[in-house]
Amino acid sequence: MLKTHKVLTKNKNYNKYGYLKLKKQLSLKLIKEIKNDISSLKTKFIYKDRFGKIRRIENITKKTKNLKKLNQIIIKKIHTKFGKKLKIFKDKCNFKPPGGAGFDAHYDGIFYFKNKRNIKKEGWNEYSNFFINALIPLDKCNKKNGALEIAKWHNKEFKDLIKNTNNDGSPMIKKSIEKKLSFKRIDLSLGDILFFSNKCPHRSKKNFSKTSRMILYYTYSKSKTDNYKKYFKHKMESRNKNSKSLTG
Ligand SMILES: O=C(O)CCC(=O)C(=O)O
Repeated sequence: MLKTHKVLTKNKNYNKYGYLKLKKQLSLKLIKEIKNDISSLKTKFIYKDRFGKIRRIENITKKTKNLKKLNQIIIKKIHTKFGKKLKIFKDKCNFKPPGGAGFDAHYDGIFYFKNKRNIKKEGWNEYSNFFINALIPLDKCNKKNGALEIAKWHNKEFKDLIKNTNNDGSPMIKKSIEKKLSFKRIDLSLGDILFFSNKCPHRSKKNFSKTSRMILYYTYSKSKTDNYKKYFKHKMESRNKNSKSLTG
């Protein structure tokens, strides 16, 4: 477990809110090619909803030339905008098919899990004390298809944040806390990137549109060592099967 402390960036707006939307950052050609790549990716990390629909695939960044390129572009942008040299920590592509449920309010990485030796571990805090998520829309995100809703970050330590969660092996935020928060929906066009801290409460609604909504969600961490392989290995071995809850 790492010693935690509050980390700020060189971006004043990000430091205040814990998130930052940047418009028109990526070429539409790259986005289109990535969307194509995703349809034929192979990974062991596939998650389905209760209707058997694929809702998430993980461990994908290093699988195609375009996804690797995107990773490098984002690493550079994080360095320029936030003054941080971060490494890829984990990744996922979320699918929200028509009628697909949203997500209840949660942080990312704020949960306890048991490793293969049955030892209790502190979620992402085991790997780093600073994370930035980069959300890259592969389809536009809006009110109708359940864009991400986000609240100002709680820039506190793991031991404080865990008290705001249900503490059930997932990072879900207690309803009593969620009620007091003010969420803002962040609509995104292709080419935009939403950067946000894992300490921002966030949630999303069901997809009420007739088309699928796909997003890439890359997470970067401050760390001397490469945690990417380690994270997915530990995830495979973890005895904790609790995940974020879909709203339906
Ligand atoms: O895909 C969404 O609508 C939200 C996803 C999310 O909050 C998450 O995967 O942590």
